[in-house]
Amino acid sequence: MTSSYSAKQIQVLEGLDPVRKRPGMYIGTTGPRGLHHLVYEVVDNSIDEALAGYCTEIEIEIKEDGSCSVTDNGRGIPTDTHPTTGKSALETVMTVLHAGGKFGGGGYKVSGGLHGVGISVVNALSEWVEVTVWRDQKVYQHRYERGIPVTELTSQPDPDNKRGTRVHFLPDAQIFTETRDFDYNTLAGRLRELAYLNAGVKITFIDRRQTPSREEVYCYEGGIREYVSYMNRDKEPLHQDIIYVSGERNNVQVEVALQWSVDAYNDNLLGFANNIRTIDGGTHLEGLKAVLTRTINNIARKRNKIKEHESNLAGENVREGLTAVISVKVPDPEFEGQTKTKLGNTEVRGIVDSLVGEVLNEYLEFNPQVADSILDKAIQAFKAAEAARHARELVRRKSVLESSPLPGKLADCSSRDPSESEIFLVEGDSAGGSAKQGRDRRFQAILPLRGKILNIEKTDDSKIYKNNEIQALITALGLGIRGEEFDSSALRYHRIIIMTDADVDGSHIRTLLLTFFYRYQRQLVDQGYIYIACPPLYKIERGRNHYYCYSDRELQLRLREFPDNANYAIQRFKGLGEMMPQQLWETTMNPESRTLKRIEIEDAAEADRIFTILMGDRVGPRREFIETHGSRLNLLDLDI
Ligand code: 0RA
Repeated sequence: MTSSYSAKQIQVLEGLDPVRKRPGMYIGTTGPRGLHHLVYEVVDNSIDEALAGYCTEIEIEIKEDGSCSVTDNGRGIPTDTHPTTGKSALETVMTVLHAGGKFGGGGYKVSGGLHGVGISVVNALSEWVEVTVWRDQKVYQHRYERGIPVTELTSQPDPDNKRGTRVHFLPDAQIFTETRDFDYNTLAGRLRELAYLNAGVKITFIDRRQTPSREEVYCYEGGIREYVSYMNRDKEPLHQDIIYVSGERNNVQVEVALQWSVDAYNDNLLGFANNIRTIDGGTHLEGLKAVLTRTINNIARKRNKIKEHESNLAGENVREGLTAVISVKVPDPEFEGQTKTKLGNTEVRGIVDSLVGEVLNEYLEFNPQVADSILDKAIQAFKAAEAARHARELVRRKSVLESSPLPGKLADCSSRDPSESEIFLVEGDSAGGSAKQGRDRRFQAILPLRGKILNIEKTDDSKIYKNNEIQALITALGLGIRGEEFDSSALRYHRIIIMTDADVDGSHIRTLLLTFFYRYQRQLVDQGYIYIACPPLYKIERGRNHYYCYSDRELQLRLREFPDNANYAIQRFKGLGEMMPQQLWETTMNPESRTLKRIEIEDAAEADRIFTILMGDRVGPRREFIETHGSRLNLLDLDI
């Protein structure tokens, strides 16, 4: 008698009372998160059935009354009598804490951890639950209220001989005092995610609370591969196929899908353990990152993209532009951290590393063009990071020593007051020579730029910082680092004047410089620091008089004023270098007589679009743009 009494005691301890007393211990909160947790718990049981290979379809239905029903076509919860409880297996699963997983018979329940508290918790926290099981040519039904069976387990013949389980429940208002309303988007998001994570499982979601009712079907034969291509839908892929790894070692299943994009600079790595999103990462992501870095570096050396004496690419270089999903299934997951969203199982790190290493290596060996494009992208990222670090150090050093290493070819002005100082950016050494001689050195500085400066639209930070002309510009002007906040107090001149020849080359260089300023530190343009000098195209000499003309039209007008028999000579300036220093001063540099065009960009977004089209790689849109907006381009004085 005593022994059966104590057995009853144990039964009580394992019962559902503690769940109702302290629901937070089992589902985290009794707010909206906990409420949705109930659905996930039931769905996870069906997903486990799918993972075991017995279930292909799951239907989740929110009914008009706010209850939720989850139906699957799995084996159905067993209904025979359970040896230790003396109750049906179904009732045991529904009323004994943590009993659900113990019925798997050898297999493991993968949906442990955050969820996986057992379907009995849903039962405990529901006003009622009705379970329907189809198996053995019968339909079984059992109803519970607040965790307690209120009917016998009934059975009826099932002529259809179906298989499956339905768990239909209404969350208990006594527990969920804040809200009992399921959120469509929250559920839809998680169900879609589950469909991506469990390739081929068809998940139907129906919401009958709205009329007409809303229904969506999620089913992805490609699984996480489709997830990656969905995330990359608006990006340009660096390689067409999504690299895919799937394997199992020591009962740990690993699945990884990878794709790099051309135009992305961040990485986007999503980790899952037992279908649970591991927001705080963990050993699976550590393993993935380690193997990516090692494999890419090995291949880079093998393909001689990194020389022996050069240092390795860093992990973040390798991951630049990468979208990846890693999903692992672990028999006994350990979830760590405040929010229990970090996978802790140490064995997973090495398993991911070795499984992914083998496949990735082989894939890249067989697809050398993919390997090369990934390597090139990583190397670019590496150089950009190096250059950015260099530039930062330069700026830091400068501020420490309080002396800026100004470029040697800068002819600086004597004034140290930026508000009265101006700098002429001049194309070529010969024009630079004229400008140096013609200027007023008290407030005018000259920086000659050689050849074509880099088109920064088409390049990355590393090239920008390495380019001599651009380095000279950055230091001469006192610009900070690209993308960092613009500090106008560091600016050494408040008028930055682009002075180029009035020909095609000159206008190209002007465009490149404008693009540089716009892309490097847009505020320079926005705040009106950038100007364009307007050198004359012609000089007319007539007797002791001379006239400068700044356009063909001006030339025609002037000539029309002359009498028919007038004697005059026209000089056409092919470049600034042809002008005498005094001429250049008079016509183009003297604030009393010159014309300057200030670059003003009213609509930054539109300007950005224009710059992208004009300076980018895509010839099609550029041609089209010039064809339709050709005349408007004068606005920015960009003629290409
Ligand atoms: C225990 C044992 C077996 C299946 C299940 C539980 C099971 C539970 C749920 C919950 C929702 N859907 C489910 N489907 C199955 C295995 C039974 C057997 O061996 O036939």
